[in-house]
Amino acid sequence: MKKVILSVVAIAALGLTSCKNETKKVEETTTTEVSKEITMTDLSFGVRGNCDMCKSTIEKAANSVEGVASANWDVGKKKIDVSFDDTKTDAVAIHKAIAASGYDTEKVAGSDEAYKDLPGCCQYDHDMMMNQSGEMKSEDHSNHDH
Ligand SMILES: [Cu+2]
Repeated sequence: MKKVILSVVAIAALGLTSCKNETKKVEETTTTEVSKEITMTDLSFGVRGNCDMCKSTIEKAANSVEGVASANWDVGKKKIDVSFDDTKTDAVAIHKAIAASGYDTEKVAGSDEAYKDLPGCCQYDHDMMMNQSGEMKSEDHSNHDH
């Protein structure tokens, strides 16, 4: 009888060790490094305006959005180039900030209230063409000749 019990114990012990060996194989892990580099998103879109005063108002509005690194409005093209950190803000927030300062963007109409408070020379024409870079956009009315 003793022999039988011993052999059962031996088999059980073997079974345990073989299980341990199997689990060890699974423990191979690969470490993936997450890059924390901040990548800036560049965006450009049409914004209506007349002059250098408009330029500073529009750029100030865009720069006031947290995450915006730079903003440059082109008075000739009626277009702004913005560089921003897309983990902190997005395009819609920038459009809205500019619209709140009284200026129309491609996507958001400028605040009427703010528009009325703009200096006379800055009260731009709401039908003005914008984003005049040669790129054709669906909402572009550049074929209109006034
Ligand atoms: Cu102006």
